[in-house]
Amino acid sequence: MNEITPHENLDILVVGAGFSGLYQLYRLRQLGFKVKIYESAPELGGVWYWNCYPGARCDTYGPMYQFSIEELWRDWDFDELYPSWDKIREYFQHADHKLGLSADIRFNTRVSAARFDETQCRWSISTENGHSASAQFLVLCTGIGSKPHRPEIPGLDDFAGRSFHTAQWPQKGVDLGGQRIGVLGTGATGVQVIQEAGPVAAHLTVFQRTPNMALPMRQRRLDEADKRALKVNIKEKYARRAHTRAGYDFDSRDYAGESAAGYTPQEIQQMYEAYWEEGGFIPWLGNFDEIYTDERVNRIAYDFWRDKVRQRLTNPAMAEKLAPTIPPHPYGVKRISLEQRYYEVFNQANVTLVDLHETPIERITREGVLTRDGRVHELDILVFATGFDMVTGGLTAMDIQNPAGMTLRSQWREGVNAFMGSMTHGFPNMLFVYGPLAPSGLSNGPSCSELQGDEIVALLKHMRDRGLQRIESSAQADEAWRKRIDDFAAGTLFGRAESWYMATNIPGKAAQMINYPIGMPDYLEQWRRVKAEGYDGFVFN
Ligand code: NA7
Repeated sequence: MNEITPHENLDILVVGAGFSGLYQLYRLRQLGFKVKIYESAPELGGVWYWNCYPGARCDTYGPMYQFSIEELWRDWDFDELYPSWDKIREYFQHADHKLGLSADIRFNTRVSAARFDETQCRWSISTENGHSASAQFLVLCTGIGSKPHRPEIPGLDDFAGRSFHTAQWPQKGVDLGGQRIGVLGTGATGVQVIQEAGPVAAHLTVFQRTPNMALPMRQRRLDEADKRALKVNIKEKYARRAHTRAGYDFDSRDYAGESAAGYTPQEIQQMYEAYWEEGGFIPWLGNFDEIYTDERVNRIAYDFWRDKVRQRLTNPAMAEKLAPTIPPHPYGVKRISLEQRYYEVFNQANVTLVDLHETPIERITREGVLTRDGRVHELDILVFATGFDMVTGGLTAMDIQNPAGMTLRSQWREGVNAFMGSMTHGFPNMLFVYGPLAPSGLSNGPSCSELQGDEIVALLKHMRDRGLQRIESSAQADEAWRKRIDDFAAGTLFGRAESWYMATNIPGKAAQMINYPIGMPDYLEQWRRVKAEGYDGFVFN
């Protein structure tokens, strides 16, 4: 780790050492910029440092969940198709070892505040540990899930047991064996914790608000032949990420395609059976594009999912809670998770499902969780799998102030405006990657980190080559970008679910489609257009 000096002058300060921040460091350093990362954790890896709860793993298969840098993938293999948090950490160590990244990272250094000085045309940055820096550019790479959300439930202080948010899990682990465990939340995280806790707990109580439309992961261990096979045409696969909607090496064109028109119901069922067998995100991202816009097609997909899941559940009442007859929201417009034995857990005698719509939580007591029916669910451990202030939370957590004295937090109080999902008007020389109004949460993280990241690097190089000192997005460009997203989202079913995609997972947060929903190819096409017009929408002065 670097020695802390009281002050340093940089061309670029990057905040966050996850995929997007590390990629910025790697590329910008190659171009000769004086750049450093400030990272709050003691290690690199971003979310994979904090999310070490039992069962934490990635829902993207390994080859696509890494950098496309040949020096890295050439001699790296995961040992399972979907890597676990500890293997992903090892991967980051591998990247560090090869690229020497941590030489330019200050760990245990959480950025608390930043101010832009117009006269100097530089950002002054201060950190919680008393460090400070000056940088011409601030590039924020805080990721989409860096600010945990823990709902206000009265009585938590009275609880005699232990409680943990999944993203603040003790690094040395927590033994769930033989404990009475409660899990609040059934998002991607909840699904993973539940399927781990169920088999070992004395009793597991799952508090569910909305059922997850989880799909079979089809996890498998990889032998040497598998590893070799996964590297066949890997360069082409990485190149393809720019041409598929969600930045993977496949999309719906390889499977169902755009429309269900022209297929008989039997043909659709046959297709769906094959996708189900393949598993992973195929029954979601390989599905007809129409599932996002056409309720009728969406319902066919939902019914197929529901019936498949119900076959795995022995208790009809439980089946109705986990895979309801009537969909709670359209299929695929809220983050779908991958599961390994999630549904079987609910067949176990030691597992209770509490439907929070029927019996909401009244309060937490000394013994556990009191629900409206007067029942106390006695617990030793309460797990908050309640997610994050997604996409914007990591950015607005910092006290970032523009020359007019406006904080980023107040600028975005009524919703986010951000041109190209990379800049917001009034905050000069501040860029963000894998944040709001970019493909981010609707795409594969490493893909967005690289593809959007390349555009940010190109922009910074463009400025240096021309001696340009200051950039900001115009207010009109910000608004037009948001309108483009809002208009597109209005024509889809995304607004029919409460979800972090629509920023409605946090009470009081302004509802809006928070990611770029038109797909990676269109997003990159917008960058090409903007560049061809001399970075139209950005103002240099
Ligand atoms: P998510 O996907 O936001 O899930 C949070 C879960 O917690 C979800 O089931 C919520 O129910 C539930 N929740 C949140 N607040 C409450 C309250 N107050 N009461 C009851 N239940 C609540 O977060 P994850 O950590 O699972 O995943 C986040 C992303 O990280 C994931 O999509 C991946 O991209 C990685 P709801 O569905 O809102 O009814």
